[in-house]
Amino acid sequence: MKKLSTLLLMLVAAQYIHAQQLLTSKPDKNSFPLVTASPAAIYTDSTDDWLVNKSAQLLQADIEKVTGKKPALIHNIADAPANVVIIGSQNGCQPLQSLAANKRTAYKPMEPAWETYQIQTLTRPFPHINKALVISGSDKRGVAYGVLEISKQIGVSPWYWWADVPVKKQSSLYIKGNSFRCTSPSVRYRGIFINDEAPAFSGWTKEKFGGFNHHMYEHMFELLLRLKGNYLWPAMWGNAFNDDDTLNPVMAHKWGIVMGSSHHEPMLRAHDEWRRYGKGPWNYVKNENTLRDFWRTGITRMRDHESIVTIGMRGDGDEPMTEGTATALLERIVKDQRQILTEITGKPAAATPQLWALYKEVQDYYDNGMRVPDDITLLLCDDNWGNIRKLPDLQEKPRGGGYGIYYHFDYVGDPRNYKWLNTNNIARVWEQMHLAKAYGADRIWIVNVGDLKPMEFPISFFLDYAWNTDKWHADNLRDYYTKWAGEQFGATYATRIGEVLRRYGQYAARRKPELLNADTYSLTAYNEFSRVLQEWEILLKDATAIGASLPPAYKDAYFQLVLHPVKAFTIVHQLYHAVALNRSYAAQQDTSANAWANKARQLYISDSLLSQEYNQHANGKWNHMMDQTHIGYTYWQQPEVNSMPAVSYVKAHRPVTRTDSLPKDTSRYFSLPAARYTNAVSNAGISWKAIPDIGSTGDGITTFPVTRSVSLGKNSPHLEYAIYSRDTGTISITGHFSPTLDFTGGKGLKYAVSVDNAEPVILQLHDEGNWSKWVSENVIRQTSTHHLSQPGKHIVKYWMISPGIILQQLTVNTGGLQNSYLPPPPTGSR
Ligand code: REL
Repeated sequence: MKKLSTLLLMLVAAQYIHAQQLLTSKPDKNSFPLVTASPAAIYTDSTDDWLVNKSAQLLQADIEKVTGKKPALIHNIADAPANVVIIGSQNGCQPLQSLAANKRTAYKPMEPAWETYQIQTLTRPFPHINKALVISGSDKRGVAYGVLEISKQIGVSPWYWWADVPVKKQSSLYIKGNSFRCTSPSVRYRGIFINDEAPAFSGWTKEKFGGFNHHMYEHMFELLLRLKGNYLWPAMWGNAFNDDDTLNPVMAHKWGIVMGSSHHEPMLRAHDEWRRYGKGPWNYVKNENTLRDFWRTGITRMRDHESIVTIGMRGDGDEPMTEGTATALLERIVKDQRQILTEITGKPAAATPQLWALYKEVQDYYDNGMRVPDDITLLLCDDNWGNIRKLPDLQEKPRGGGYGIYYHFDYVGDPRNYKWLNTNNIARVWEQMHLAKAYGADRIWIVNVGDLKPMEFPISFFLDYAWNTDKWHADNLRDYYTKWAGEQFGATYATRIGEVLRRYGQYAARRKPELLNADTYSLTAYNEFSRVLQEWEILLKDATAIGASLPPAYKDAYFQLVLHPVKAFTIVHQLYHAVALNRSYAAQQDTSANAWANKARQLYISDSLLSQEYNQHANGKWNHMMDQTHIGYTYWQQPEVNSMPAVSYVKAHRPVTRTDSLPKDTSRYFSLPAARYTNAVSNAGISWKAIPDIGSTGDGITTFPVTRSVSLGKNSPHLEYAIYSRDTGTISITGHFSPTLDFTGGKGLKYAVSVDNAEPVILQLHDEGNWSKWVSENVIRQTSTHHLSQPGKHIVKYWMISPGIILQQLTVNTGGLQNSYLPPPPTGSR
């Protein structure tokens, strides 16, 4: 029965995805010939919005890239040949208005709506036109999204420029005859934050564009639209979007990109502008007039450019306000900022979208009662490590401005920077953003993406999911890897490359490379270090083999998107493994230490050669993008330069008594992957579901709906795991969980564990003071003790109480469990 329903779900999902396929290879009388022997012409009303015309130019260029045939771009409908693509916004395109007025055509006019579009094939819409493909939008971005959806489907990846993804060549293109309508996105503002951009992005853009100017930003605006995003927090490490190049905001506006500034840069003024022009202290008590003038400039400069204004105030830069800053003062600051908005725009403050970011200590002000007017979006935040700190209270009345989320794929700060490679497992991103959506935080989703590269894959996922939160769920998440790989590398390689990306995502999330060292994994317990290394080496072997079989045109894209990160991670694991063995042998005065020291040195060099290879490949197009240091951290901040981990040499060979550290598998423990339960009890409308790949070594399991908690009772939802133990007496059971925070703001997340019919032990997921450990290890472990009165079969029970808890593994220690970083291999599979 379970299998049947899974099959049905898969079919429904496939049809849903399939339903959006616009292209057909089997043209019929209804389909639209976009390109046959010659391409259809493209029409826009030249008075329509700049972005509409730009989108048409992009489509024209994309069709030429795909087919080698360049469509004519015309602006007089009377000049249209038999087949024409009409691109227009409902209000800006004269022929669309004529069609809307003509009851005899099948054209369905677009109603006013946020970013919707329609792609429709019409026969004889005008007497001289045989067929028209109408791409119409309810607004300018709607049009762009419709056009760029076609670009994507004909084979131009959103990443064609930013990751050198080759265009898939075709000689003819037909669009299906049916009409396709895309409704408003699930999240209104969907964007990225370029941050922590030195040394990589800064070095690159300086060399290639001469700085953070509109020449570079136009590429980013285009990328955002192709990914169906609409919102940007620009780079701010010594950079100031509006001040560095006055064409930056002008072009953002034309491209339809909604601009903001980061959480601690109020009133659309970059932090660096205060360094450049600010006078006196960044302190509202001492310097309010100067600050208000400074902010006035931000709002004056905003003009009619679509923006979201950050309000509130933090300390100078990314710092808290001085201790004891009163809520009343902060509320006055917000009031004054809104007064400036009213004065300068001549409209009520509420007419300009604003956000107040509850970042770090600012959330405490909120929790202690500070409030801002209802039209302001409350931007809830993660803990900088991908764990959302707070979600709206479902019992509270909805806010006019709604709620949003500020999330991180990259971070500079405690307990350690992570900014070198992509370490974001999309299973976890899905799980956290699904929570956000379920609790109503869907007005703004913005993610800190560091240097943008090499975050291509999770950026795509974040924006795709924000576009349509109904499309991706625990049952089809694995399809995302294949779909994305297919879009970049073609259908032939989609499954194999998708599988590499999936395994990479899981392995990379185990620990940030900046936090790895020779002691992370155990050399002895369960042969852990060798096993982890072997997984990476097998992945590298697979990735290399696929790379070797790809057509040469894919080489650069494959290197950036797939091979480099796998190789880079593998090398650092090999390096620390060699260092660990060196130290272990050296401690025993064994000269084998020397070979490992030499090997470690070679690997250290391989690491830097690989960064160099990245910087030089694609004819040096991405030079500096791999300049980030990553070996030799001693505290949270990055080292200036990489440094070789210490190794030592053993001089003369002295006979040693080897305490050889062979793995001892003494058993007397059980390692139980969460999703491999023997029985699941669902109840009270709550069901259990596995989230694929979210765990450090496998799937995780949680309850749905994610908004429901239960009081523990005899029949409440639980999972059962059967074990057979030779041991009796006191045992301990450890749950391994994803580091979800108590986003409810309540008394902590709870679950319970019991054995057989004993009373369940209720546990809190969190204990004070361990946050750094959870995020560094990307896991929370909690242990309870239980009693086995007799040997034999026992049932371990895991009881749900709070929602949102992701159980990855249970380990049961009956006397033989050893210390290791990851849970031991599953019992039964050793
Ligand atoms: O990751 C964050 O949100 C912050 O640390 C940054 O936004 C912060 O502004 C930092 O880059 C510099 O000030």
